[in-house]
Amino acid sequence: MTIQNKIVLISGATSGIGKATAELFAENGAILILCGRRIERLDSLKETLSRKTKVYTLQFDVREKATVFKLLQNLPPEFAAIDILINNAGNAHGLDPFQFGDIDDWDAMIDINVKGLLYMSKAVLPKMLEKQAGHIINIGSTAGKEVYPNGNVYCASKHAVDAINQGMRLDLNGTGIKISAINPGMVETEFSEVRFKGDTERAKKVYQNFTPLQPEDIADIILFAVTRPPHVNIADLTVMCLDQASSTVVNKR
Ligand code: NDP
Ligand code: 8X3
Repeated sequence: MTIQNKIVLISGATSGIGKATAELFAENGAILILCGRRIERLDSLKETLSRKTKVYTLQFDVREKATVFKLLQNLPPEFAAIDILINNAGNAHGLDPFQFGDIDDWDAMIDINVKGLLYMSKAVLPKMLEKQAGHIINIGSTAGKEVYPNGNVYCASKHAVDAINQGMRLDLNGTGIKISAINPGMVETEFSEVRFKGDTERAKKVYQNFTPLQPEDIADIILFAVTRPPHVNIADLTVMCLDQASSTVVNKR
């Protein structure tokens, strides 16, 4: 299967995995709807990728339920029939022992990683159900497979993504809609900068002395997942760099 002329919505397209996926999908002829909060990044992506394909950008926060539904239910007709939704927007806030965790950080992770993903999926599904076709890729994490020290609520949010992915696959079975989870280990993006609230030195250290995954590695895997033959669904795929064996075991040199 090819993604040529498929309409693909990517949440969190302004950096990291989402941006790399937008770039790779543009190369492969997909029509893109790119979302995020940083308008200047959306504008710059639109300018660059419009040289290759049709691009529509939407600036919004996935936490804003009414906005998510309003925008996604009122897309321009040429972008309305979404074929592929990549639920990628998400982040970690803080890395503190549970007893010292910041409640605002907890709210942000649950609201973005879990509730945002639910809103996006619910808003996009009606048209997929009408067509009896479509593909939702949920970006989970190794943090959704195991809990690591101080990861508490971030890990809980990604375990929720894992459960939602399974639940969606069960309930949508028979509708023609594919549901897949891609669960990366450590990927060098802005993820740790966000987690450590702009402390770039601390963020950089997370990826030092080993060879982490790059966002392009995950984009490749997402492309693989959405180009399988119609009868094949990648249900759940976990990927780590060679140096990583689990959330806590990384071969640092
Ligand atoms: P980045 O921080 O580089 O990218 C996160 C993206 O999500 C940005 O485009 C950001 O855009 C968007 N985003 C964040 N919050 C919101 C929000 N409230 N509303 C709308 N968009 C939002 O990180 P990654 O690329 O690494 O992360 C992408 C996904 O991959 C996340 O779900 C993350 O949990 C997951 N992941 C990451 C791993 C890693 O090691 N990096 C490993 C496993 C999973 P903007 O700020 O413009 O809104
Ligand atoms: C991100 C992976 O291990 O850095 O989901 O939390 S980790």
